[in-house]
Amino acid sequence: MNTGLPADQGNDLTRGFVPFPTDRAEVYRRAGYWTGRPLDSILTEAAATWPDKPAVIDSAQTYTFRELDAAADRVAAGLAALGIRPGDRVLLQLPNSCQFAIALFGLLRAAAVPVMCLPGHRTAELGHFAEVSGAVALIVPDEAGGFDYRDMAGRLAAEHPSLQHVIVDGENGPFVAWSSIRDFDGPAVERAAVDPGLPALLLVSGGTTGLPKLIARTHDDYVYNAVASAQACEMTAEDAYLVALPAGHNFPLACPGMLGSMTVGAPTVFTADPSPENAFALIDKFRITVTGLVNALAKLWAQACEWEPVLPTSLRFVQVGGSRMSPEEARFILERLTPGMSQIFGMAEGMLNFTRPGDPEDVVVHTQGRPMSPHDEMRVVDESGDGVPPGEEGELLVRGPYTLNGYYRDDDANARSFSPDGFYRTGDRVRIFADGPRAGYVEVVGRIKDVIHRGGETVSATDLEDHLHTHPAIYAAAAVALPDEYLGEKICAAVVFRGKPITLAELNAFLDERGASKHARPDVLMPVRSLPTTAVGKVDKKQLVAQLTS
Ligand code: OOB
Repeated sequence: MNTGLPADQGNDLTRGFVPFPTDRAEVYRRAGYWTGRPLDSILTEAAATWPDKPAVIDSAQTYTFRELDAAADRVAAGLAALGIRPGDRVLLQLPNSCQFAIALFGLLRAAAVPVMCLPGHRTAELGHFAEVSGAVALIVPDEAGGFDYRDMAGRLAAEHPSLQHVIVDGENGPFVAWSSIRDFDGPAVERAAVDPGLPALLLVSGGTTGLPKLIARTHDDYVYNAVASAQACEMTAEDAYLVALPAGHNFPLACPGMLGSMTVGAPTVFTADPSPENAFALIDKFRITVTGLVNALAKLWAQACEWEPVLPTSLRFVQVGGSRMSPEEARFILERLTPGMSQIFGMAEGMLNFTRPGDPEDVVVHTQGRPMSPHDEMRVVDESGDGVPPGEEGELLVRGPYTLNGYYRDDDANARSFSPDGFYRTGDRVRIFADGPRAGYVEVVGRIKDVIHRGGETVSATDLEDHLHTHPAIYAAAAVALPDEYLGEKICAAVVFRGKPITLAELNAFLDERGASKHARPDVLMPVRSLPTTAVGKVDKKQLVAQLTS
């Protein structure tokens, strides 16, 4: 492969990278999805088309597209002066802010490969990312959300000698000051040529089991991801996007998120505080029209509409996704927050499904959308890997113009996670509706492994959670397995109540009334104040079980 990079660098970046097979790559190029542009061309083109329009906004500052473009050039020169070379991996862990955007585009422009860490990641995750990616630098804030990132960065650099540079935004102590890179006034560097088939950045996988894996997204596939997402959401220059989730996550980054917004000249507003009070005020101030939320946050915003003085009335399209949402929860959000609620079923690995503006309410409430690309290939299979009849449930396997072909440097995961013909095994249990108004739309029924083995029965945690979410006293619930001497596993329902908790007997009477299956009843009802969440805000069942058993 011609990497366009110096041999040593290119070889290093490509080690453990699984490219698209050439025959499919050719199809995606011919279809016009892949255009051969580097990822940072999204900014270059926006700066040429809308130079004076605001590009990124936070509580402290605003950059126009032209200013952001110039800032990216300065950062690229500053990084080069520091010794960062094309193809080098750099861990990027800045909070939601304009500085995040400047650092991301500066790295891309230097042809370095950002590893998109989330502010909630700690030594365990960052150490793993440093180890696997061989990153040479780490960019962190001094302190954010009550956490001092400098202590962690110091420890990481000591443990991972590959991390030669720690760059700190704010009080930098012994580390390199981010401001010295951002405001660099040395000579500009020539833009390095990049091969659009190579990784532009590394995303991290969203699973709640084990450490996240690294997902190399190529220039070609990620530009397409951003452009086509913005189209699917009918975004125009009149829109404004709010980043309320961690900006380095695929969802607010490119689905359509910041990058998709840029492809149509729409501004992106960042907030590190997604509380309804703060977010609603920002939505009102900047006339935000589009945002993306995980379910728990969407539910909180929907509920807050009851008491907040300023309501988010400018919103026209609110994407909700990241984990299973029952139709009752979807309806609650649609009725309380905005009729423009939309469901998105996506993954850092690629494949995206959206409900579209104008879809009938039935589709928006009962499905998680349909594929973004006409070239997304979906297969639904049973346990033995055979296709199930149309409309039936099974595991979703996917392949397409923006879905990975292998995790970065992880042969073991790749042996498990891909079919011989290159389909990614999502681990998601779905059904694709075969007919009626929902035809072609996907319903995510649960994770194939999210089951509880109680006695001789296999119980779906999602089924039980859906029943629980219909109870008026229940705000949020998660069903997990707890070890049991006699049953092997017993069913525990961890529940956040709206007010006074109900008893297990009352809950069971309610489940009787709903006709829920007899063996899928909680053995234990555990009232909790909140459910633990992952770095992006999904329910973290691993942590929940650890809490319940400690
Ligand atoms: C998004 O990405 P990840 O990588 O954090 O997590 C992907 C996994 C999926 O495999 C699925 O298990 C689950 O999250 N998921 C959903 C869902 N959306 C994601 N499960 C049920 N219903 C949904 N609507 O979570 C992500 C990436 C891009 C856009 C949106 C979400």
